[in-house]
Amino acid sequence: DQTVWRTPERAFALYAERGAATPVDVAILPKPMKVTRPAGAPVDLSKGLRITTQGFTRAAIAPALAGLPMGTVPLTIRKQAGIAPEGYRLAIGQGGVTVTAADAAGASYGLRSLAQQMAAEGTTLRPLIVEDAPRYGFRGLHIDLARNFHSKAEILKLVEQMAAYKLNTLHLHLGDDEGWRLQIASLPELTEVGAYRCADLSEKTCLQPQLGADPARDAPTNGYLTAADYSEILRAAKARQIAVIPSFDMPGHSRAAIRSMEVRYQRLLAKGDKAAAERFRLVEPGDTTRYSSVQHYDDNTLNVCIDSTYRFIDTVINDIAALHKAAGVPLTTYHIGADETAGAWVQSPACKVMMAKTGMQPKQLGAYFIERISADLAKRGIAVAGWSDGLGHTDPAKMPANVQTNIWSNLHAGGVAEAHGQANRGWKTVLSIPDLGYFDMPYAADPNETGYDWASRGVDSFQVFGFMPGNLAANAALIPNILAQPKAIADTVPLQPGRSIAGLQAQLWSETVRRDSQVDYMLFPRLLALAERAWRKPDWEPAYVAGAGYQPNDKRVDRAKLLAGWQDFA
Ligand code: TNX
Repeated sequence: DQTVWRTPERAFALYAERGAATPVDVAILPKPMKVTRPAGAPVDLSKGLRITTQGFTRAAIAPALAGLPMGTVPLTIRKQAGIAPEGYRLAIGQGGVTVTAADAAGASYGLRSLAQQMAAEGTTLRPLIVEDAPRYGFRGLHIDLARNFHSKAEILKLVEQMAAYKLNTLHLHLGDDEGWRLQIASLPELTEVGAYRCADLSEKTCLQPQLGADPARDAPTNGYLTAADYSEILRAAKARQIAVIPSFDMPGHSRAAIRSMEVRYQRLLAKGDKAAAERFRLVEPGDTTRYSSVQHYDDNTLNVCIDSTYRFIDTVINDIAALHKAAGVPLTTYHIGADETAGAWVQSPACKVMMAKTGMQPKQLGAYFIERISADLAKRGIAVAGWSDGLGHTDPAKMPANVQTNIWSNLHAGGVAEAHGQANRGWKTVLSIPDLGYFDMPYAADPNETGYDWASRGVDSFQVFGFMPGNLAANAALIPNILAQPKAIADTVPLQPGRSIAGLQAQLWSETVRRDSQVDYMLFPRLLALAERAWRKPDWEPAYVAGAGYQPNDKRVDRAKLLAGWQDFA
């Protein structure tokens, strides 16, 4: 019965059928790789901990120490080569507590695990040894500040939550059709115009210059991160070993940037400075192409054949790279979006010239844009990231070696082949699949729940928890085809030997998410289930066999193990 997998209520009913829950023994989330309980008397930590570090500075692990009571029981944090990246060993015994790790992330995670265990077990703990390391090196959270803005305070709170659950990458979506959310010193119009939607959210009348606008007073949807806000977020993330990937979706999804730059153009023109006015224009006046984006915009696509577009992007990247540098957090990955580019440009005079010169077809123009920006980024030592549909159209030979792709096709609609195909290109392949990773979808198909439903009518924590990232076709056994009937999944593009998935990312798109309290509601608790899957291999995941497809309810997936795991997790 596929409906069994639909709602938390059904999932908990199954959980209850298995009998009363056993008392929580180890309360560490995500669940560690290996836990042992050596014999011995309980360890009394009620006098608090006295910290000694060997090979780490206290500053490098400071946020992870913040949650621990200080006192007299020895807590030794020691650097030791040979432990896996981000891994750690935590030992609680009569002599006190030791945490060993090869890097600051591992040491911090050991301390986070200690804090969680103390929160559950109290200050008198039975001896415990935890040997732990993540399954995937990329464990991400994406948050969309563009559609509706979310405050710096909310982002800082999420950064702390990410650290607690061992997530290590924050993808900040800062530019889209409905808003531009990061102050760019060289181009002030981007936030002066682009950070303000109209209070009624009507698309056609908003994004006008907002003289004297005040984000604190205006609709919660408005506002932007100042350069200082952004630096503060970068530093808070770095202190918690979290990488930040900024994203400004281009060449589609760019209405806020286009409108902002048109205001700049008109202003400079009014001053009589035509040359300056032309410098950062993103559209070509003579382009009469009619198009409509997936979200029904007909004015949201940068022209990819004019120099001023590239000058604009270059300026934005320069400013952002400078912000990163000043904060002591180098810009290592920049996300260009590249998804859902509507069939623009065919009537652009500049594109006609370019196509005549190069022999390019109209449908190759989007790929040309991505390849060109990727090469520009590579020259600066910055890796490019983008969404899988746009990147999938590029010529791999024209892309740098270092590419991050976010796979966002549904698993029942080509997602498996897309993930394997792009991983086979040698790209860093992150699963952002909507079926399980789009947290702007509701928890359940219930009219009281808000959110979009194009990817799923409901994704609850249990479904996320059951996900098998190492054997994508096997998910047919557990996940109903949410928009139709349960369906099999074939493995038409097998993952080649030596290729792998880099990790998982949760997405919170914010068209339907306005207040910060809604952000919290949509993310928690299911973000914990995603963190669990990014950290630990599911016990019920069958080994990947190239070419093997799966049916709904496939018996090769061990449901008893899934339910036992869920009982423990829940
Ligand atoms: C698709 S995922 C989009 C976003 C929307 C989201 C809403 C992706 C690359 N594009 O622009 O916000 O769906 O669920």
